[in-house]
Amino acid sequence: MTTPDPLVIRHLEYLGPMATRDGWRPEITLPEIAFVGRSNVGKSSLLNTLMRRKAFARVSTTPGRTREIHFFDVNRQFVLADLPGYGYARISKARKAEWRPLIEGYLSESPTLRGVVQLLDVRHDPTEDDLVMMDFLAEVGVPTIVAITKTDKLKPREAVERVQALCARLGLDPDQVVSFSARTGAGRDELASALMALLAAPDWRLDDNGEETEGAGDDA
Ligand SMILES: Nc1nc2c(ncn2[C@@H]2O[C@H](COP(=O)(O)OP(=O)(O)O)[C@@H](O)[C@H]2O)c(=O)[nH]1
Ligand SMILES: [Mg+2]
Repeated sequence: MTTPDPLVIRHLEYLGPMATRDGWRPEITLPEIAFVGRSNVGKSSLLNTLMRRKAFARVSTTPGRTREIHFFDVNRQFVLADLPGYGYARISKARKAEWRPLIEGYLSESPTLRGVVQLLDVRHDPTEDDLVMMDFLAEVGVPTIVAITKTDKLKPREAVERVQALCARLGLDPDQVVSFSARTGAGRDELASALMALLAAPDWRLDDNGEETEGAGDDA
């Protein structure tokens, strides 16, 4: 028996890049899911596997375009936002000063953002940049899924132990964590299901009465 694919890709369209905090972004029509992670964590590979395309995330690796947010329409159902990889030591302080407002501005201001997928490499402890991003997302209050990438690089039992250790260390709920391998495709459908759940959940920015909450994510 095969289970149905939770995310069959019928339509996938590149919408364009957002280059500055106040720059172009797609029209606000569909809910958005953003993907964040440090450079080399496996984000492009994960997106290609998720979308079942060989090189769908290629646009974001074109020289000069790696510091932009790239938007894609998926099935006219949601917008996928591919954020620039962070934590590149090679990037000068001046460049960092440019794109940090872009990333943080987008994440805190996009009115249609329904969830964020943060990627962590199963083999490495979270970096300072990973922890800063995690804290920032918690402060914003946006629902977050953590995808643990490259699980095929460890023996299955080691991978399970590493994921458990990461959850314990970061205080993550196992429900919000997906183990993933672009190499084997493990975790692809689980991640797709988690995205569908984010899209189906009530807007986290609205309270029970459908009113916008003041400073969502702040302690009451
Ligand atoms: N073994 C293995 N390698 C991976 C996996 N995902 C990515 N990689 C490798 O990790 C490197 C960085 O991947 P990429 O997707 O470009 O990372 P990005 O910089 O976050 O977009 C590449 O050499 C990939 O082939 C995975 O699931 N398993
Ligand atoms: Mg990439």
